[in-house]
Amino acid sequence: MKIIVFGGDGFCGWPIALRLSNSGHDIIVIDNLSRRRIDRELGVESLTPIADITERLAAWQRVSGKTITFHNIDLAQDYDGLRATLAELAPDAVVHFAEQRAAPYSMRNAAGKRYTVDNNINATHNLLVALVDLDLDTHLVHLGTMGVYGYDGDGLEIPEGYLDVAVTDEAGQSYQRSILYPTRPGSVYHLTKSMDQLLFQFYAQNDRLRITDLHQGIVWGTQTEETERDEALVNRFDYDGDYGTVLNRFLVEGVNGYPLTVHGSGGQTRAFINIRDTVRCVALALENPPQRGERVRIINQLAETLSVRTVAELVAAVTGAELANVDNPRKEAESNSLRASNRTFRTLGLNPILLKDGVMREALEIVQRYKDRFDPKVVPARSLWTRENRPGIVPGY
Ligand code: NAD
Ligand code: USQ
Repeated sequence: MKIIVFGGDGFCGWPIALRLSNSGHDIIVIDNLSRRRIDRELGVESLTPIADITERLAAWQRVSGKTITFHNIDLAQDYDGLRATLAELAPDAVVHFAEQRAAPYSMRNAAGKRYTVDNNINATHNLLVALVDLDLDTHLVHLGTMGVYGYDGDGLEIPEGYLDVAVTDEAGQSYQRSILYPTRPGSVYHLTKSMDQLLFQFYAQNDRLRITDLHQGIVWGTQTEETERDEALVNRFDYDGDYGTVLNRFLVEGVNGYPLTVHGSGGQTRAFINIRDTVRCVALALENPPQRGERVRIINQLAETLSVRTVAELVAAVTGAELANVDNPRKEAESNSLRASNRTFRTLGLNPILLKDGVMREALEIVQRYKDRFDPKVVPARSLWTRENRPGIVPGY
């Protein structure tokens, strides 16, 4: 297939572009390199030294003999450039990762909130409009998030996107409906993923676009079979207070003798998936497209659910680090349970990596290798969800 990977310079997009290229697909990466710009804005760097995109692509050609082409296009701002590129390439499928994906960054201040909404909603909508305008029958695979469901956790197993409900009206008449699972986002970033869902629902219904939305949990790990093949192919590893996700942050903190920054009591339960399974799942989604006219196919992309405290204890057990229960900068339930179905991917053959499988050692190895790049100054989470949290401690508030 000819596949465009939007956001293909990022943490999930880069290893997926390599895997799909390695499998023989014709891959085009489109990215505006905004993540590299945001790193500079925040004064942070990936723990792993990521090569620039030109070097990355040259290294891939060297080790694999395969060519990935690159276009620097801003999906949110440059509709004409996006449309012209789609018209020229007429891809069989596109994978859409090109959004601002950090909840803390989206809650930092007014600028972070506005940028996240403008960027994410325009990027998704421009892509949908261009596919319709060009009358392309391209399969769109989007990376959504488990966070759209909220974390109410009263024991109900969260289904894959849709809720089957029975309603009885005042006349006593009963009706069955299958509705989008009501969203309950916990940050402006998660809110944009909830809004994306409505855009997808509309364009699947109105224009019969073929769309798969993958509701992914928190990704951990760094390397995949392809990114390991050359130093210049190394994947990014964020551990700063905005972009670092919890398990990767704990791994870096633990190896560097820094107490594990558990927010509050650590009773928050979340969904997790290793980057190697992210890559497998996206490939499976591409191999199993919906039919034209089918409703949006929503698939939960997670391996397991664990509490933050459990994750911290697992990391502490292998690194000897202490747990620090820091004040929670976010507005979220202190404790919740979470069960979510991952039936579709299991049925398609996924046997996911679990934290207890020992791969954490492999993740620790990479953290150890780049230990000298660790900067403790970027670890504290400085983005507050509400002004009331701790007024005055964050510069600019
Ligand atoms: P990332 O920030 O590493 O990568 C996103 C890429 O998209 C970056 O390279 C960035 O430059 C690019 N981009 C952003 N806006 C763009 C625009 N307007 N035009 C062109 N390119 C643009 O993020 P990631 O961790 O790889 O996440 C990728 C996707 O997966 C996101 O949509 C995210 O919401 C979703 N996701 C990530 C995780 C996780 O734990 N990392 C979990 C669940 C879902
Ligand atoms: N947390 C800590 N200590 C830390 C960092 C985080 O206790 O040092 C806690 C947070 O308070 C939260 C949980 O860990 O309760 C998860 O935080 P996170 O930053 O790892 O994940 P989140 O903000 O939810 O976002 C990440 C990705 C996002 C993706 C989402 C999947 O950045 O792109 O959509 O995971 S999910 O959480 O399933 O919605």
